[in-house]
Amino acid sequence: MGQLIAKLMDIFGKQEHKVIIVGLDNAGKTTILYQFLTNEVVHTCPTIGSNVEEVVVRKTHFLVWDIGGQEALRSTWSTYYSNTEFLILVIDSTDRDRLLTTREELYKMLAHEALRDASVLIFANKQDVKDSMTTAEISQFLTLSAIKDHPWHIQGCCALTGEGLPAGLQWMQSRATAN
Ligand SMILES: Nc1nc2c(ncn2[C@@H]2O[C@H](COP(=O)(O)OP(=O)(O)OP(=O)(O)O)[C@@H](O)[C@H]2O)c(=O)[nH]1
Ligand SMILES: [Mg+2]
Repeated sequence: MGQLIAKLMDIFGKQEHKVIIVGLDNAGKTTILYQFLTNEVVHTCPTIGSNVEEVVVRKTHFLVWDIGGQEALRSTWSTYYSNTEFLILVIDSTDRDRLLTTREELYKMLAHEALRDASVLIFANKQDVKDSMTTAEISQFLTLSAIKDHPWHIQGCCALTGEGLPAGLQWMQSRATAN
């Protein structure tokens, strides 16, 4: 019965897919969330705790949790994992010094039981900044091609203009409706 209701809700586009946005502080997570919603840049402060908003893409509803990325907050990320269908990892593509930390956080999350069924969208943000790392460089450093147990996709973007964000959302939407 529950499954039938879920299927009907899906058909009518009312099922909400849970998404969490994670990444190191200053990566641009909150800026991305509000670009999704308003197509504008909002003034952000470092997130303490989380923001949650509903984002609708072609009748597919996503409940999106944007979680603070400061070091002291990263241990709280796992409290958001249950029932997550999509993990969005936002990377500041100018932040070469901390890509190793991002890599460690990524593999910790991929190994977490509660995220076993999650698909992973990686936004290589801040592509507007000269000399930022390309998606190819980031993919290689993160050895994304070795990830076989989670569907993943990497997308370059600029949260200030919104460039690249629709393509990432489109990838999520097509996976959500394929399932
Ligand atoms: N140049 C440039 N700056 C960006 C971009 N996206 C975000 N920023 C800036 O990066 C800074 C941090 O953005 P936030 O969205 O607050 O970062 P966050 O990942 O939510 O940070 P925490 O909440 O601390 O985890 C802000 O000054 C943004 O304006 C981008 O694509 N390009
Ligand atoms: Mg934030």
